[in-house]
Amino acid sequence: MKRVITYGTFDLLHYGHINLLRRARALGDYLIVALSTDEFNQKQKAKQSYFDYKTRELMLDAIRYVDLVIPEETWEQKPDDIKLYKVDIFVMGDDWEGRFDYLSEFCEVAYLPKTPEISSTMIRNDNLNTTAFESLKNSLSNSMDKQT
Ligand code: C2G
Repeated sequence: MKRVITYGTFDLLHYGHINLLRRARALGDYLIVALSTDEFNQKQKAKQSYFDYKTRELMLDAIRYVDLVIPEETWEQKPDDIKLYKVDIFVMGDDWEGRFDYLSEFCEVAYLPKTPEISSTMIRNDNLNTTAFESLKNSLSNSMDKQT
């Protein structure tokens, strides 16, 4: 059995994440996702995810390509994870190209092309803009109603 591992926050799950997980799983027979905890996000990645860890874990657990979800709590845990779970391939999107080459001491390292033009940040910003636009529209129409 070929075991694959990947790491990430997977916030506001989108098709870029699914593309990554599908391709990672296709490299082996078993896919482990090390999911960044809320604390790791805040303290080490300067990220505030929209969904908390339990919710992000629930969503990943529902994906057919994912066989196991474990917590990612530190940058340094990767070698131990690879040994503990007998991982054959470490996979990340190519926005991380080269950053984890040191793990080739323990297993194969693969970087897969990121899915273009989609990100959790984009979804969050689009949502904020839409919300802001809606509230502006509402306040404008309210003020116009008052003038009539
Ligand atoms: N990804 C992708 N295409 C996108 C967006 C993301 O292929 N349009 C990939 C990323 O390259 C990453 C995975 O999906 O491999 C998860 O992305 P993030 O949740 O943004 O993960 P990140 O914050 O990069 O955390 O220790 C590693 C870190 O935990 C990685």
